[in-house]
Amino acid sequence: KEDDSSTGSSSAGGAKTISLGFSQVGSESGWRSANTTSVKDAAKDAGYNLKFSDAQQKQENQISAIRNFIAQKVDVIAFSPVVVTGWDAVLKEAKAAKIPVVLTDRSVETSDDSLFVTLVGSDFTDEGRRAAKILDKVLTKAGHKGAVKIAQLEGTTGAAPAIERAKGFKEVMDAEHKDWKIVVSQTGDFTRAGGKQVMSAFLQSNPDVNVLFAHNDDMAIGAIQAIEAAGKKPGTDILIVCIDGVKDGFVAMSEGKINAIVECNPLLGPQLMDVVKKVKDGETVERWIKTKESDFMQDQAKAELPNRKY
Ligand code: GZL
Repeated sequence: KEDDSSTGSSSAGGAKTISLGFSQVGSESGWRSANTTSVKDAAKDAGYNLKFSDAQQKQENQISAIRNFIAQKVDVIAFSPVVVTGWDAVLKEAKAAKIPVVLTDRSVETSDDSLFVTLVGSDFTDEGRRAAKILDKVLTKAGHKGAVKIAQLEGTTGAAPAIERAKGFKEVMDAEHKDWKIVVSQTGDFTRAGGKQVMSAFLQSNPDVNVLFAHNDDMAIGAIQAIEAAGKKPGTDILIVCIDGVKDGFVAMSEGKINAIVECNPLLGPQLMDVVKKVKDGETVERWIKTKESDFMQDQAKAELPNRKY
């Protein structure tokens, strides 16, 4: 789906308006919708001519969108790659066309570092570590006794946040909680429907699960429906930790259904537009521009809810 929300106006002083081609993963979650709004609003505020494409979570759609931007000779291409592999060919075409590429949100594996200039986004491995650390606080607060049997709802298979959040969580578990066990783990593709469907299967195969670690709030919200349908209390019978911090996640936490949330900031638009201008002007920029994020326990939910912008 393409929409050309070009502002048209030339920026102050008659300098040519910056044209930015942006390929978005899709609209799979609350986080993604907030990220899209942030990119579109920031491009408008910056007076850039934004060409925006929603790939509906298909890599081939992102590749054709990037080819489109190359054909349209945009000044800069930015995208959030749905998965980490398979980008070298199209990024080489952008390089040959002398169009700089900026990654936002998710990163890529590539054989050639010159194929993108910078990543504006979170440290997902650290988010995984933070999830394990806050789960320890949740277990203590709940006075949990006995085995810790974790179900893990993974993000989209092959996506940087899914790979790295699982890695970070396991790193802390192996180092500090040898008694914890991930008894079942499967992708819910970052969606509510996926979380609900997979969690109900988990409850069939592993009825003694007592912790859920979900790679995003949307899958946790879907899982809550499955847990309640099975006659169990989310946040009590099954303790829940997830990552993102969207408003609906905070609502569920204020209702006692989620025990802690690790924030992953989707509001990358302003940082992206700032770096696009620098890149267009040929300035050097940091290789990784990280976003600021916090972590929240259940007793902070009510107070924090009014502050949530997405
Ligand atoms: C994380 C982002 C992930 C979110 C999900 O930066 O890539 O994708 O955690 C979203 O909600 O679908």
